[in-house]
Amino acid sequence: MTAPHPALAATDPELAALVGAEERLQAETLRLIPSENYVSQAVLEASGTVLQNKYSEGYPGRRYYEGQQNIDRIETLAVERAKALFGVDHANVQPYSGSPANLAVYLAFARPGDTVMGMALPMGGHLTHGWGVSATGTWFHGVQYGVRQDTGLIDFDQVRELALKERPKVIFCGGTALPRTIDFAAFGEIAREAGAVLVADVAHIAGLIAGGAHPSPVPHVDVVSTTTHKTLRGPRGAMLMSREEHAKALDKAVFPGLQGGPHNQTTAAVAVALHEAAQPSFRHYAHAVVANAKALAEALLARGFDLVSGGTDNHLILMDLTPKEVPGKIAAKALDRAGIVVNYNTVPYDPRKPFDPSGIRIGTPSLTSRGLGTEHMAQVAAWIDRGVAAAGAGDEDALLTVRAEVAELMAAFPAPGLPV
Ligand code: DSN
Repeated sequence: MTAPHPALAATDPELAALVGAEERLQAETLRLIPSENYVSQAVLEASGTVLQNKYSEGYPGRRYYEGQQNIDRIETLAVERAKALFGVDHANVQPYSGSPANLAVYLAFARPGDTVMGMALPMGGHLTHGWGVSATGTWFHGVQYGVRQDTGLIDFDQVRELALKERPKVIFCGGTALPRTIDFAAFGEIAREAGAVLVADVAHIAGLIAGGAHPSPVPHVDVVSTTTHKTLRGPRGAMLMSREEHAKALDKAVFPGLQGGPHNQTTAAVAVALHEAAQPSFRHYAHAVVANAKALAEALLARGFDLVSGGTDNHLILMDLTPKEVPGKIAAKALDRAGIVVNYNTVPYDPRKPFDPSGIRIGTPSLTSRGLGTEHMAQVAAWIDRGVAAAGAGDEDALLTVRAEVAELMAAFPAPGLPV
């Protein structure tokens, strides 16, 4: 293969070789981590521009550095595109990633020691939703809700009871391992009753919302927080969106409250991704992600797998491997050797520890970006089944056989930036 990054290869061959190895890995494997994707060539190009070279503390028209003639227009484009795509009054496109975006929300609406509420991490929430080891659970009093053990669905009785008893300043809904549609209206009612600011963290499902494949939180919540690199298929970054009344508080919290200069190359790539997400082809993509996940869930159920909540409404499937008698971590590592990249994950009420849990989490955003369709999902389920069985049996040859089959299929489905 010729070096695709000639300057990098000439200056730093060691680093260039590692990038090349990652490109081959991404090309040859079946990437099922639900928070990952493949960005377009246009997003890749925007991320690698001279916009890297510019400092722009402040906001368009109100900067602390001169020379912003182009940067102001780029950030304004990103902001206007976010507002149009999600139907919001205000968008801040500067957060470096999801965790700083969420931290900015706390900074805007709470003070250290205040009570905040979110879904517990082992139930499918996120570290920054008030979980103990996160700054959000140590600087604030984090109150946590979960899902019902019998259904795997959010326990709205518990959410309401806790919200009214604890009166949190901020309530987060959304998470990282929720396979079902989030009822933003139900959260909205509870937050209003409790007098809390409601934040929808839609990092996982932002692309589905943009593409009309998941209901929007916008009519029901005060703030929408999202990363830009998951189903939205942009660069690694984040955005905060809100009604006009919260615009000032959020902007002030992001800068100067929490961050310095925005990453302008990322802002540009976010603008490109938002433009792409506004096209009819992206609506098709979002619906195809969900159709693939549903087909994959059906195929896994047919093979006797236990899925939390019994299936999926979105891009994500949470598998409890307890009945297969293979721990999640052992399965995930074996599947990795088989060319199927997943992550081990706790399942609700997991009797095992987070670093060695019972489940694996998979999703369809990446394989859908490469063009795989519902007709391929029986094959994907069969490979997962063979991989998990081989993990249990310690059969390394079986894993290598799956790896070769996976690589053969993936070769027919190229992705931007990857060697063919
Ligand atoms: N790390 C993200 C995920 O994988 O869901 C959440 O921050």
